[in-house]
Amino acid sequence: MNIATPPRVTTRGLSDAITRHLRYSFGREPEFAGLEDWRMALSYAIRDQIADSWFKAAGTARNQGAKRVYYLSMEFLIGRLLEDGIVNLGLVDQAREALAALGQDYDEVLADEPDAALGNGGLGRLAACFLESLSTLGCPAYGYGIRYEHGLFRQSFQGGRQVEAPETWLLQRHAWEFERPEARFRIGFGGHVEEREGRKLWLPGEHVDAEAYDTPIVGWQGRWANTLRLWSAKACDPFDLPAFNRGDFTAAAQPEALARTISRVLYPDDTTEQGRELRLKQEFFLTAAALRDILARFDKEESDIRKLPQYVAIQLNDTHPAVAGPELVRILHDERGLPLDEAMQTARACLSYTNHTLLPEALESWGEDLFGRLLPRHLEIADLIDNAHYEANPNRTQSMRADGQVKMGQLSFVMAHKVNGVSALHTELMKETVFAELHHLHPERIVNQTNGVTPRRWLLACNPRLSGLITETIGDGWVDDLERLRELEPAIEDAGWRQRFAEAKRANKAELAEYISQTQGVSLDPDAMFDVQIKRMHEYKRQHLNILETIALWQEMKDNPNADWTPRVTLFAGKAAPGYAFAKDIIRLINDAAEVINADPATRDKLRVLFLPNYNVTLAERLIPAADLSEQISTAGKEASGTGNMKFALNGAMTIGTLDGANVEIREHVGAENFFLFGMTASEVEERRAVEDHAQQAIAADPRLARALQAVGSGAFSPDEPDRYAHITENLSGADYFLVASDFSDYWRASREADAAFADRAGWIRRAALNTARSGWFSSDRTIRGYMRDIWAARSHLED
Ligand code: 26Q
Repeated sequence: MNIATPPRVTTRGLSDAITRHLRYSFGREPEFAGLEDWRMALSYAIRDQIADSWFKAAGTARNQGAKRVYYLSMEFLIGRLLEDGIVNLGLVDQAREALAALGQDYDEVLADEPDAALGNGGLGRLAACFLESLSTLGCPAYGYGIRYEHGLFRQSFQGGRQVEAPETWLLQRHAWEFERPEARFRIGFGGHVEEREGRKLWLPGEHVDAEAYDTPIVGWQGRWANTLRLWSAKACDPFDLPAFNRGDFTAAAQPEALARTISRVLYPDDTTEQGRELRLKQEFFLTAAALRDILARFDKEESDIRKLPQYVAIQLNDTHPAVAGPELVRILHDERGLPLDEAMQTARACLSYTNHTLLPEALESWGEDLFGRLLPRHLEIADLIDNAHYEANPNRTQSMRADGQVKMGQLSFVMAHKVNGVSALHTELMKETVFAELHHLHPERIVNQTNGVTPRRWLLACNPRLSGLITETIGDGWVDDLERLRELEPAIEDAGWRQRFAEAKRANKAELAEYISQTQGVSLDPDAMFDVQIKRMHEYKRQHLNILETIALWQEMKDNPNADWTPRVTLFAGKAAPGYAFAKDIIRLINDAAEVINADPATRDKLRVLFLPNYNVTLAERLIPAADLSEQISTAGKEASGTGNMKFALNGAMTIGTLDGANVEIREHVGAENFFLFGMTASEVEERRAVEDHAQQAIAADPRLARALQAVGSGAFSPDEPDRYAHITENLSGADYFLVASDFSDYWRASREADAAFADRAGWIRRAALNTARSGWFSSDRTIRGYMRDIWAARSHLED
């Protein structure tokens, strides 16, 4: 049986399905339906179409006894799903027309969907892109995560300062999940370990239940759909009846409330915040539930547990689910009776681990007291694993069990058959730094899989103007074969085609300007250069370098008001972890500087600065198609990969960036002449840090930097509190760990180069279009093929 593209529903069929769901799933007559009713009815109509591919895919995988890929991740930053489903099923025109026939506006209905923010940033969004590519490629796979009641906090500004509010996506109706009361597992914590009949037995002291909720993730053209299975924590006995009968109603509801805290809220990526017990509980909760589910599926198909690796590939998305190593060994050894050695080998053959950071403060480790209290048997098994590793490698010097800690990166490495980095540079740095000794002992284990992004969401859906032009030029084969964008290159040499490319970008910018005018009350000139930095706030990402350069530019514009400046709109968006004070101060500085700069009559038609609140997937989908310049300016060696950088290049923005993460590979693909490179390399960064007074030297050598710092430090942007930012300027003139001062001059140079390049309209458009044409390699389809081949030994079942 060949899994062909399923037949498409007609406009009429879709509008009938919408009214049917409106009436019979939601109990509304069309004349009384509100926006949310229409959105839900359309979602159900689309979901019906997805469900058919979903059943078929699951059946194919079962009948074939297929090897399944299990992607374990504490985060899935999926954003909205309705447009994704419509686009992948090829139903955009039908859905638009069906709604119009029912008197509804397609864009308005789509915009009603809440953005599912079950992730912090890059790592969570990567997991979402991977699920979509796994479905597009027809690789049988499950994503396993937590169904957080509250996703990443909502961000607003008060007096320029970040204010956090709880996110409440589940308060709106959610169309995509199916509750699975039958898929429910009891998860233990704490307690103690006993020995019975020569076997160790873990007797947990408390329990919660993990209940599954399934969301189908459909691939391109609806040929395959995989499952995102999110676990929700429920009390084993939801209600304390004796307490209720005593009249103690609060105590009666206690078990449910306690259990539910486990899946209550997503932890913000907070490297300053150390080992909170609830976080470890969440990690074990996800991991244990996933493993139980995986083994239950395996047991239906095969009886010999030693064959597990033939059926199961488990990917650990960073170390967050690293307890999967000890837990799987515990199940195989304690519960299923495999000898310890064989249990470890079998587990290792199933497991692989992706590293997403080398920042020392972000490497997970848990104190053995906490770890042992919550997971006593797992602590013992971590020691057994460590001892076995030591016996096999007696000259090793480092252990995962030093200083009273359990080091999750080392544990993951030892328990994985493959360990991967997320860009070529990052993978090399893994070998040289954090994992140097382990790499030396296991030279085959570390492999690279450079990240990618799904072109369905990040070009076809979010940028209909550009994707329409592309399809007109080269046909629609590029959508699942993105390197075919190269076929655009001859067209780029045609002035008429370039004009159309420019018009698409101009229209995207005008649309963004309209949105910003309506939501922020700020008007922007769509003909100015749109210069965009959107990502989590972190010192290594150096948003402060960007705002300092912007301040210096403003000062220079005031000095030379009649010079021929390239008009520029500098846009920022991104959240700071609630406990990361310095990052929050950078947000406030940008907002304060924006207020002063935007109010200056001498520069207001040349320079605008704006920090957009509450960055999320949906906002990224608006900003990226409208960007001219993509800011990727991290300190070299610190950004593992970046994925926003790929989205911008694909949508025809030029990058200004350092040789960091995947920037290196983007520059190789698009051509050095189409990329504004600046700054020190990773090894120069290391050398520079050894120079005493490196910041002072840099400031002394660059009067622009000195003046910008002077303005910030003396309260030019905070006249009501002149020393508000003194600690920032002190940091940048002192230790300056991230080398903002040392990279400033070269960043200024590259920025002016970008200005000049933008002023040459024809030249810019050509270079921007070449970025699109040459970014096809950054499709997550290419990345997933790499994992399937090098790590999972999994295959596509589309043709079965
Ligand atoms: C850890 C402990 C406690 C609470 C939170 C966390 C936590 C949560 C999220 C730690 C890290 C993260 C997220 C990390 C992340 O997003 N890393 C990014 O991963 C991308 C995908 O590979 C890369 O492109 C980025 O370079 C990398 O920064």
